[in-house]
Amino acid sequence: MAEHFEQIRVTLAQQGTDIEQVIAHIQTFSIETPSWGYGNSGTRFKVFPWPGAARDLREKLADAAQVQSVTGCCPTVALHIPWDQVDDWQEIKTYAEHLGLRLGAVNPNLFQDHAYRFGSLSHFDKGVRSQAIAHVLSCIEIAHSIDSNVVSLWLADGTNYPGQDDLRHRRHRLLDSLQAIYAALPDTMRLLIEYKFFEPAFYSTDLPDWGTSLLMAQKLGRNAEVLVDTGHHPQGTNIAQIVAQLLDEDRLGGFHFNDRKYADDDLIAGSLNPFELFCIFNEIIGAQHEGNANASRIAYMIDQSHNIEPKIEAMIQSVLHIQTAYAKALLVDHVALQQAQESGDVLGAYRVLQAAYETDVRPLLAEVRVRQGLDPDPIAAFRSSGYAEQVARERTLGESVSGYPGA
Ligand code: RM4
Ligand code: MN
Ligand code: MN
Repeated sequence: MAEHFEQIRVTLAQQGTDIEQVIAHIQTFSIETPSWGYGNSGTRFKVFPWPGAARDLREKLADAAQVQSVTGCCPTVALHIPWDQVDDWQEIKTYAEHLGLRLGAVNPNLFQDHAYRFGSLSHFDKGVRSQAIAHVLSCIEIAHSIDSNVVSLWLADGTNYPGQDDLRHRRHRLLDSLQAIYAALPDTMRLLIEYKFFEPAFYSTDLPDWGTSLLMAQKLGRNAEVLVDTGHHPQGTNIAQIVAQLLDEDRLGGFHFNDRKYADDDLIAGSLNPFELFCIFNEIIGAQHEGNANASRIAYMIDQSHNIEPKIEAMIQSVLHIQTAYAKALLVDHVALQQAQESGDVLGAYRVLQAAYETDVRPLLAEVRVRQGLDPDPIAAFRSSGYAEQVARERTLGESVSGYPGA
């Protein structure tokens, strides 16, 4: 371990980078975990109840605090409303603080009310649109009362058959609804607009891609930005390039990290395509090097739905993968990269990235953890804490049978 760390230090010094700078970046890098990743969830076919899975927001926060205590980089938790609705937000805020956490992005649920059969913010019925707008406004209020500055919007709206609805009219209604929401957004709050190319709608989706979300954000104003969920693109989409474009337009609001093989699979981030994750961070760090301001105010969040895997461990594993990809991207030799790029050295440039990607950053991350007083191996630390066994004994098995919580 020690000599590996020394090797990284020497290589970085040769590139003119002080390893302490890299360590400082890793120390300030944080990832928000989602409350809904701690509760029972599954596929539309079955939810297998997990022994000890969190049943309410307090339990979800307690689990998130475990992730924070072993990784040291997950101090905030995203909420989903109404799944996490409580009567007293101040009480929950205090409880979170007592656990060493803060409440993060508030995600309105615009896909589970019976009224939303034909959509929410784009629905042809003004009454349904008003209901959806009112729900988002109440989420803005919640965010305000818990000192969160992010409301993160994902829309299931779309159509299943050609001709089912007028696509341009849907767009106009959506923009109207978003404008009503944006008008209620405090100056200090950001509205992140997520996109997904299909599902649950199968013919058209009202916010199907980054371009549509970007157009909406630009029409709304400065505090509206795009959220990239890494599981929401057609096969083969170059997400790193989307990230580059959004950074250049100053509208990259944040990420929902997860991995996928086929569709919106919501698997452990970096479990299938860690190189893609690395390429995404390489774009961000490259932009940061050039002074791109957007690169320093990105909300890094996980959005996963754990089906058969232990939920807390799956979250820790995701965090480790994301941290690893980030650390590797910090090692890229930007001077050498630019030289290779500008001399047309195709493989030379690729090899600069590959050299960073192939570096074993475990000793570097271990060093960061040890300096924070943490175990260098967060999964081992969690396993030996006995927490999973304890909650499995204390919490009765959840009764959910299908789909998302609340379905
Ligand atoms: C969607 C999308 C949203 C998430 C829901 C649960 O596919 O990713 O961000 O809130 O799932
Ligand atoms: Mn998402
Ligand atoms: Mn999703």
